[in-house]
This record gives sequence, C-alpha cells and structure tokens, in this order.
Amino acid sequence: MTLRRWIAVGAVAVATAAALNVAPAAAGHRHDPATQSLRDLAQRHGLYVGTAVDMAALANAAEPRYRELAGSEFSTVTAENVMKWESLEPTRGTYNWGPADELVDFARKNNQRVRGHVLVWHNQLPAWLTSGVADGSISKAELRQILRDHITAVVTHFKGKIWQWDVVNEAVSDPWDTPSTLHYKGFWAQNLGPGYLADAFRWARAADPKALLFYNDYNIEAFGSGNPADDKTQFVYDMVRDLQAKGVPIDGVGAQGHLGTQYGNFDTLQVLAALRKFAGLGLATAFTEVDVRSQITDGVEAGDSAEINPRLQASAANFSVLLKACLAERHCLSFTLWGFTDKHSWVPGAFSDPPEGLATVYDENYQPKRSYQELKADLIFAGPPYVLPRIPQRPRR
Ligand code: 9MR
Repeated sequence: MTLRRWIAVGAVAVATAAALNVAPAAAGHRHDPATQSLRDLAQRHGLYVGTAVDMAALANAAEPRYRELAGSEFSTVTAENVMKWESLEPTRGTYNWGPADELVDFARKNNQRVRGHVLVWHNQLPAWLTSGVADGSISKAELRQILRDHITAVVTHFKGKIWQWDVVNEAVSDPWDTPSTLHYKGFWAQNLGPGYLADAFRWARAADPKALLFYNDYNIEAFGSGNPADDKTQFVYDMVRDLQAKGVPIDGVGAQGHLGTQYGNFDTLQVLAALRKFAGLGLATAFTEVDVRSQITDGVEAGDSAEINPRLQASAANFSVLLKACLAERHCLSFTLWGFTDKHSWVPGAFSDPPEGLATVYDENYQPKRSYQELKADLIFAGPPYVLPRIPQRPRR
C-alpha cells in the first residue's frame, strides 16, 4: 500500500469510528472507554458524577490515593461533614469556614462543581443551639431568626460557588417512627412547625439567586403504596408540590440512595418512574449519597468467597439500578456517591449490630470493586434513543 492510500484508509476508519462513537483501537489506551474515569464517561451524557469528601482523608499525606481519586474520578464533590452547622458555627456567631473553603478550593482546582450539604437538618447541630432551646434561653421567635441568619451567612459566604444546595435534609419521618403515620419530624418541625421549610428555601434563594435549591432525603428512590401516610416518596412529592403552589423557590429533589443488599430495593424502571414524576413537577433530581451496604458475617470477615461474592454482586446491581434510572431521566443532573472507598465510609461506624460494610465502589486498599466496573459499563453503553444529554435546570424565582 502506498503511503497516500494508507493515510486515506486510516482516515475512513477514524471517521467511521467517530460516527459510531467508538474509538479506533489504534488510537491507543487513552481512548479505551474502560480506562477512562467515571467523570469523563459521564460527561458524554452531561451527567456529573460525585463523591462525598472526608476532609481528614483528603489532607492525609500518607494516603495520596484518596486525593488522587477524589480529583480524577469525580466531577462534583460534597462535604461529608464540614458544611454542617456544628462544623461551620461551633460557637454562636463565630464561623469556622476553613475546612469547607478548602473543599471549595479543591473543587475549583479540579474543575469540579460543589453540592452544598446542608443548610437545615436536625442532626449535627451545635450544642449551644440545642441546649439553648432545651433550657428556654433561646425562644421560638429567636430560633427562627437564628435559622434565618445561619442560612443567610452560609449561602452568602459560598455565593456563586455552589451548584446545588441541600436546603432541607430529612424532614420527614419513617414508617418505623412513632407515630407510624408519616409526619414532619425532628428539631426544626418540633420547634418551628413545618413552615420552616418554605422559609428556608426563600432565605436561601434571597442569598444566592443562582444556586439550585434541593430538598434531600433517604428512602425516596421509588414510590410505594401511593398513600402519603406510609409512602415517604408520596409524602415528599405532595410536600414539594404544596411548596411550589405557595411560590416557594425549590428546584430539585435529591434521593440519597443509601441502599443495603439485605433489602428488597428496587428495579431500574421503578426508580425511573419516580424520577419522572418529580420531573413532571418541573423539578431537577439527583442521587446525592449513594452507597450499598451489606451485613458482615463471620464468613465475610474470614474471607469466605461464597459469602463475599453475592454481596459484591448485589451491591453492584443496586448501584447500577440507580445510575441507569438517572441516565434515562434527563432532569437527573448528578449521581453522587457517599464516599468512594470502604476505608472511609460512614457505614461501619453507624451499623454495628449486626455489623455492616462493603458499601462503596473501591475496597479498603483502593482497588475498584465490581460496583465500580458496573457504573462504568452503564456510562459506556448508554446512549440514544433512551439516554440523552441532561437538560439544565434554571433556578426558580
Ligand atoms: O457520613 C456522615 C457521617 O460521617 C456523620 O457521622 C453522620 C452524622 O449524622 O452523617 C453522615 O452523613 C449523613 C448525611 O449528612 C445525611 N444523610 C445520611 C448520611 C449518613 O448518615
């Protein structure tokens, strides 16, 4: 073959490969989709893939892999803890922005977006606030003003740097709570009544007109009975629709996605149906805290593959269900993991009887697990006509 003929053949091969959206083998390793990062593979769908970041792990020079992967595999990050009230305002009126600013800076350097987590939640509140309310030294009227000041200060501090804010987190009870009829639960509802939700979104919007404002909760990945008395997803759906009817500026609903292989969980089409229903209200959606934990038996501890393998497989299948549903709904903007390595996961610390773990996509030695490979495969093999690029959300006025 002459050189000219060889070049022509090569050009046709490249053009054909481009049309088919596959990379020619000769193009080298870099273009093999299996060697690309989650963030690069997700980009083709306009989807952001994220992780919660543990700032102590990020700062640990003895563990460089954490920082490398946090920067290279993900296009959005969430502070696992450092944007929570007890971290930001440990003493009344004195803000400690340092660790949260560090994360925002890390994100800027790595060309990542930031999910702000969290403005209003009943957990991880500073003692000065909860004890002040308990002993009556903080009145209800003052508490409302304190909440307003906190939201305003935090959103203003990060103005222009936060893509999505979790404005209110976990406001709704679970069927196992008392009373079992679903209701607004926790510190804020008890002290201010459910009107605090509308207030919080309005105050957040006033402080940053461009951030997307989310309601975030667990166990809302799929609808159940359709009765808001026992179906949390339905309760949240009705709640959000009521907020919209009142003109409250809410832009999205985040489903956390904390699943466990011991549960029934969902299939992809069920989850997709829920995302579609929320999109039908004009809302964006996101998976905000995905992990899939398993019970750790003696056999798992002892390395018995007959016990480990089914867990790893079930975990991968559940990660995949949530990602595929997200890919198939164009208003599902981001897919965030609640940590990416079993070395730094909230699960073992939170579940000890029975112990649970194995919840993330890399093992304790930073080796990718089956779940990581399945997420990649989902991103690689998705495309038209059922998977189309994201539709950006405009903040509601
Ligand atoms: O992962 C977080 C863990 O480090 C904290 O100790 C815990 C305290 O409540 O919060 C964890 O993150 C939670 C998140 O902020 C909201 N949804 C549930 C998450 C897991 O508990």
